[in-house]
Amino acid sequence: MLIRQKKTSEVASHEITPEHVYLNRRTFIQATGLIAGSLALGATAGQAAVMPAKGAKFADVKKGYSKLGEKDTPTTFEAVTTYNNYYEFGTGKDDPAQNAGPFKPLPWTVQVDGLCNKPGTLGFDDFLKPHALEERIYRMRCVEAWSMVIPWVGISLADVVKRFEPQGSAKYIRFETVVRPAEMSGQRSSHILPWPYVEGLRLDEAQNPLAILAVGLYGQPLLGQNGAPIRLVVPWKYGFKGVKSIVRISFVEEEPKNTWRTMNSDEYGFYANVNPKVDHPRWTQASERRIGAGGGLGGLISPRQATLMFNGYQEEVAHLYDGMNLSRYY
Ligand SMILES: Nc1nc2c(c(=O)[nH]1)N[C@H]1C(S)=C(S)[C@@H](COP(=O)(O)O)O[C@H]1N2
Ligand SMILES: [Mo]
Repeated sequence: MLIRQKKTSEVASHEITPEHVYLNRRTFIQATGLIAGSLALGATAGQAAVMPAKGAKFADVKKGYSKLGEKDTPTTFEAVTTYNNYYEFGTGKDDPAQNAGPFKPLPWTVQVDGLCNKPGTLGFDDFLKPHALEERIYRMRCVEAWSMVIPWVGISLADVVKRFEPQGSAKYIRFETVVRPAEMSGQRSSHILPWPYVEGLRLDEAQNPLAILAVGLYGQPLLGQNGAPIRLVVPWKYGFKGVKSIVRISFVEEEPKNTWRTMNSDEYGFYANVNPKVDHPRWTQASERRIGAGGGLGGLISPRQATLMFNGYQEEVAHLYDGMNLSRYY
């Protein structure tokens, strides 16, 4: 991935002033208390997810599975929404927040196709409606060795998979980001990435209870820079698997050619599971900078902490990779 040094003039004031303190101490303790709880499969039936009116928060978000360590204080809203990777809006960390203004996520449609019994093109409300909204507070570890803790609002990807009834021949799920060069400045450049941005998962990975499609964070709809109106979140994998602004979901037989692997297969793979023992060819993956955990300078001097196997979600996902040589499938 391109690494761009931040000029000191770009030092983000947001990282000095945690403007939005979302979880009070009490809810945080409740959330961490879930460590002992079991991983509930699927969402509760009955609550129809709806997009809130402009400026409002999602209603009926129940607390879902979140397993946080002692140091996992949620990253400030300010940092989560201004320190981003979204090359459709430019390659700098502050470009997405600065350039996402012209992007109007709604109205939105999601096309579901490929090897499934219930394909279709759905308006966003119809896509969301059968699913229950859950808050999932997850660590996010970028392949560039920085990390955050983000309180997502999302729906279970396993539930979405089930709903469209994949056929036996479907082995993978493929996701595509929207292409709207008129609204996405980075897409007007041919030198950044080939568009659309594509990602994929093995179908059993997509059915793991940790995998969600996020529609919000900190209780409110996603902003453009975070992948509005809907993006993938798979917290045991490097951040680039979390494809943003999804317009197409396909059930396929072959391993999808994901964008970063296509760009540079020596450095980025399909699986991209967080693994502190397998270094990136150009930097170590053994540790990470926790954005917003003090230090300032746009994260450049944030404190480093050890990176955990599967980003700390080993218990939940390691079984998916039994028998695989994890140092080969990076
Ligand atoms: N379409 C698209 N999705 C994307 C990216 C991108 O450039 N384009 N960047 C990825 C990377 S590298 C990371 S780390 C995460 C960052 O998500 P965030 O900005 O919401 O923290 O989005 C991922 N999804
Ligand atoms: Mo990333």
